[in-house]
Amino acid sequence: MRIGTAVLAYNRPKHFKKVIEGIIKEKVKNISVYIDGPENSIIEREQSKIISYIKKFKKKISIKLIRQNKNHGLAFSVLNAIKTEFKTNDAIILIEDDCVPQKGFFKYIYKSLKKYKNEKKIKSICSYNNLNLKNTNKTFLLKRFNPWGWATWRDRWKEFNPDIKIMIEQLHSLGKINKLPLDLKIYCKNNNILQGKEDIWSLSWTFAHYLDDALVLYPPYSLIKNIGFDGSGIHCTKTKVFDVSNNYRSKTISYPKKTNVNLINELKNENFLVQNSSKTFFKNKKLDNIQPYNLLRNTNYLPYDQINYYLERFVFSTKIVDIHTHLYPSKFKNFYKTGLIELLNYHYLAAEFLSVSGFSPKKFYNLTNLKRAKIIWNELFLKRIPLSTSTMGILKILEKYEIKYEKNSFNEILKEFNKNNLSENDIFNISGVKEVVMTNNPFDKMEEKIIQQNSDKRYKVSIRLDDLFKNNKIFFKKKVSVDKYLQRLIKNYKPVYFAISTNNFEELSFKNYFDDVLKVLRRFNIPLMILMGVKRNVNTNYKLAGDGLGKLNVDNLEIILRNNPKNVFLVSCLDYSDHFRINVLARKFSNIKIFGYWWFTNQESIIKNVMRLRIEMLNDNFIPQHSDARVIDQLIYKWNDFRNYYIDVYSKKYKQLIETGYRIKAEDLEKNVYNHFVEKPAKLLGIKS
Ligand code: FIX
Ligand code: ZN
Repeated sequence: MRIGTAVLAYNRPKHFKKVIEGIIKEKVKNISVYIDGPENSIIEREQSKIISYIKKFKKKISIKLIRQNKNHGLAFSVLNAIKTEFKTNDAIILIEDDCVPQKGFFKYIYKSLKKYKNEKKIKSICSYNNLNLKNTNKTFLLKRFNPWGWATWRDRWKEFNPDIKIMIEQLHSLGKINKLPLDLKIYCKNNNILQGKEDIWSLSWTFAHYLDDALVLYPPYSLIKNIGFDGSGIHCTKTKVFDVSNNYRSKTISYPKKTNVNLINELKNENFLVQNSSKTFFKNKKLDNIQPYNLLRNTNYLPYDQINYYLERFVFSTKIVDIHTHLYPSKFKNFYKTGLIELLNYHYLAAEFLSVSGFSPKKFYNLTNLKRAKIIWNELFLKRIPLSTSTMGILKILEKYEIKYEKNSFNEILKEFNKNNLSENDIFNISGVKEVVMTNNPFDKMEEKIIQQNSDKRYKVSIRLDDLFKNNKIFFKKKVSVDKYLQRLIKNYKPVYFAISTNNFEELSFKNYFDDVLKVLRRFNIPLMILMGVKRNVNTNYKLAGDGLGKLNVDNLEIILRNNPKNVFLVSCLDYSDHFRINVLARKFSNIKIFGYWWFTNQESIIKNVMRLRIEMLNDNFIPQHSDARVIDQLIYKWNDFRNYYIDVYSKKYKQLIETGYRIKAEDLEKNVYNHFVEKPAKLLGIKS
């Protein structure tokens, strides 16, 4: 394979000198230097210094000089250099005049170009990243390209059309715009960029990777030092954020087994770039026009069209406190659920399957989880178009994990899924969740172990009291008072709340325990969660998937709220139509806090409408969501979906607010989002977040 090395220079002789010195140290024998025509006489003078350096370096390296007479700009220079190099080479390395190669740069690039010569999914080999990974020599793959010292092959470049407008149109037509990282999504809407007025060539090539689902290889530590952020460059600002320590490690680097994106590194890289990428493209004076930069300037009032950007930025970077789940720490193997088989066995999908397939529920529940997952996949994902919330949820997880659905058979998808090997920690990170509240039933001997032995601080205890009202034998037999029993639970397990699920409070009036429970909770200042309106076992054959909708009389809740002003009630309901009534109650009583969208109401259409209603009636006096996740991977789609609904609803409200003349700052939005997703739930539950 013939590999050409092109260095681009323009008006920075000192930087250029360092770059060439870096290349010489790496013992490279031949390079080409491309110089754009000077824009004015000052630049002409700088260019003559560059030429004299080239002459000086002659003995150490053979340099082919290619100069333009006219000034064409950076984009032309890069594209022209690549085109010229590909006339005689199969692959090229491109280095701009502020990217100083570090020890091992060329070895890494040569080796990688050879290794992935026929792996078309990898479009570029890059050498700079900001992650500074410790204790690893393994290269990794990301979706996002970085233009500081990189390489590609002729066959991949040949397919590329650098016209940014066409590129963005294609991303639109394939529904990929919304999937772009936030900063890139914003650049797609920037008029200057769209009209080709910004001289940024690398955006098109970056987009080409997303368009083709292609990947970029990165070394574990940066092999380029970018010395251009000293204010001298045409295109970038003065900053230290891109500085990386030169931590060359002598061990040879290794390659990942799978040609798949490294999800955790991707996440870290995106977080960094959302805040900083604009600094690599635009000079200071121009930055005000480029939306992401304003993020750094909290003193500005936000214009109408920046609301979405900021909301998205804050909502997706805030780590969630999830106040109601059915998740358990991985240490408890029989309870910790993860992976495709568990996901397909989710009772939401089982109900969907049983109600359309005609499959006998009895037979269904006699099958193994694996077999059930398979028939669910065949029925709901292959035979039908998976449009429901739960089926699409599975596809969203697959998409996040880079597993191609493409109507593949269950076995193929499962094989891909199992290669994933994501840890509990990885899933928390990917979904942006930091703490979850478990649902713990102290009357179940198996579950009791979890509450007793859990030391994982991310999982908080909540005590489910349903069995106290249904199956109270222990109290009769052992003559233990509810009061004493609950006090013991509180002392030993420190629950963040107690909870009951009910149809219409029948259980509560039947036993006298309810008052006892409230008394203890009052004393210890612990909230009671009430999940209202569920009719259990509507179809017993469906087992866990057989619960349905009850008929709640919200007046019963009203009485409880009135009679117990010193208790705090976290309330959610199962019937769409009850939402309005409980909103009214939440305006009349300060001891009720409405939260989330329970179970059947956890649908896009209901969430958006009810959230609007809540804002209109309660301002911010509610907790936006809980996931109810049972399989840890579900956190990914459930919270991603909800975050998007939240942005959609709130951006419209904030815009209405601006229309009244109210002025809002980015930091106000940030505070509000934090309050909703972290502060308020944590405070209510006494969680130190
Ligand atoms: O009672 C509950 O907490 C319910 O959320 C569950 O029992 C139900 O099965 C569920 O998973 C709903 O999302
Ligand atoms: Zn639940």
